[in-house]
Amino acid sequence: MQQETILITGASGQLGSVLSKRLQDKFGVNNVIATDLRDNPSFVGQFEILDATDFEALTTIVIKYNVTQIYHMAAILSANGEKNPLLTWDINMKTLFNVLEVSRIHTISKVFFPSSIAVFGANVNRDNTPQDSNLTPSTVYGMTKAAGENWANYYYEKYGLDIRSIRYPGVIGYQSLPGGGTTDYAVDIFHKAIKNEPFECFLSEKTTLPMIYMDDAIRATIEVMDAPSVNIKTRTSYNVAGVSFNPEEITNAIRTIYPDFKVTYKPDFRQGIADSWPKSIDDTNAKNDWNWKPNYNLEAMTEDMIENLKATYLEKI
Ligand code: VAH
Repeated sequence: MQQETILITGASGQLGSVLSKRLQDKFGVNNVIATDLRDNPSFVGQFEILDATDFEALTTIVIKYNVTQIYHMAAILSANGEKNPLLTWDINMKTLFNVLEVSRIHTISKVFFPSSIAVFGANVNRDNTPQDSNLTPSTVYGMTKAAGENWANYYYEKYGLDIRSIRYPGVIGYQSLPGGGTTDYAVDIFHKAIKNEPFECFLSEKTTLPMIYMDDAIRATIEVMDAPSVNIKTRTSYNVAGVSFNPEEITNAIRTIYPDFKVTYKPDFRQGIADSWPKSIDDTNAKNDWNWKPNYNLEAMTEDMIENLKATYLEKI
């Protein structure tokens, strides 16, 4: 059986940094090539600086390491994307086109493309949003993910590229800091609670959004990629649900451990983005096609986050 060699773009990002370590555990440290725009001296393993908008640079790494799978995690997220819409479109689409073309030309065996619940707009049923809802995203980030899903399906249908995708909810984890997302409040709030500092939330207290704990998000990624190709009946992207909650609910969960934790609400431009997204997700297709099931509810996530963040902060002392 051929040795799998895995290339990850955006390997220093919130998801990419955790996924890199999980893929090293699965395939071996020497068989995972982590890449990102800037060097990452603290990374343990094989790391290459890569601007994924550079087709030749990507090709060079794929050939140099005889890459067999690509996880394309690099992207500008929703909130940051709205600050420079045309640049966001250019970068998110150009990097995807490069990954698709390099994968087609060099017969990469499997590709992972992360989509997002940001592909949905305000005109769908926001409760238990169905897999096949029409996609009218309100952000450029969401537009790039909706377009990307269709390009993924096109490369599967036209070239037989085995590309798979899931629509991540807001990802929450202790291992890495998010960057430029609308759901980032749900990570920042834990850091403030641990440091016994008040938290000002940029969303209103009743803003319910679909979220997923990092461990579940990474397991969903591995499981969709491990499933037999014949089981993958959706080649745009799968709805995946973790747990839905709003700032008030996560604050109350944290207060079971930190009763005096202070939270205030000051909605900003990200409130408009959140109001256009689903409140909860119907992930029946993922359950049926590759047995998806989340393990973390709000209480389990809160407990695990606080336990691990406390350990992380203690290490820094
Ligand atoms: C964002 N964390 O906020 C990402 C994610 C569903 C949200 O796509 O942009």
